[in-house]
Amino acid sequence: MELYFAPLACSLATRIALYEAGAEAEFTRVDTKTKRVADGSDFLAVNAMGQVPVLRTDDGALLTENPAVLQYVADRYPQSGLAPQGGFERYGLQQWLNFITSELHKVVFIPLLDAKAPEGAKAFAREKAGPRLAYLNDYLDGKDYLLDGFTVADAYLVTVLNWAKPSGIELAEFPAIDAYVRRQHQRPSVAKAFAEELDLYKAEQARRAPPILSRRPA
Ligand SMILES: N[C@@H](CCC(=O)N[C@@H](CS)C(=O)NCC(=O)O)C(=O)O
Repeated sequence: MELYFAPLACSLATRIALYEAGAEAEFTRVDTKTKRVADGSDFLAVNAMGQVPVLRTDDGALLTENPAVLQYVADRYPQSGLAPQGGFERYGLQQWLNFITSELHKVVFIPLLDAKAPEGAKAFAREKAGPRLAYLNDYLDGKDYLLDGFTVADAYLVTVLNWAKPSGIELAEFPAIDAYVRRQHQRPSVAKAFAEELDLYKAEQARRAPPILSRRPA
């Protein structure tokens, strides 16, 4: 399998899932701003939406959209327990994947993180954040995971909650969420994936920052 990813983007969830499953995978870096793959090729030829994650399966098929990609990895490695294999529990997993993707990822975090989003969009996202995080906080109170054990929904949730601080959201106001994030970060797959992508992200930021000597004096 091959995962097209960008450091600390939502594709981190799939990296966590692949580590959890002990899967053999190749990680191919994408610059989502320039739409170039690390080897210089055109990422739009891989995904016309220009977004990560994209998963190339061992058969060469391409899959996009976090909830689908994550469930594919879980089902490809059923022994990992990353998804209930059927029954009502599977709908519970899908309920959370959809909540994370539509209510948190897209409604709250994308407008707050995107430098191009106008202030009106950011204000709207801030207004939506409170009730959604309060709902999640109530749900997580007294629970270690979204379902009975760690699933791909937890991999996705911890990934988007990592964006809270740069979005100006103070998770300390939501103690059950705050405790949940801290616990997830102690999990080896989460800690390894996050540390690796944080290093890549910092290196990318350093490359983008203009060299000090070329800055004009004020
Ligand atoms: N609906 C897609 C959204 C994926 C998404 O928003 N990816 C972001 C990174 S977190 C991205 O690639 N953004 C670049 C862009 O939208 O141009 C999914 O759930 O997979």
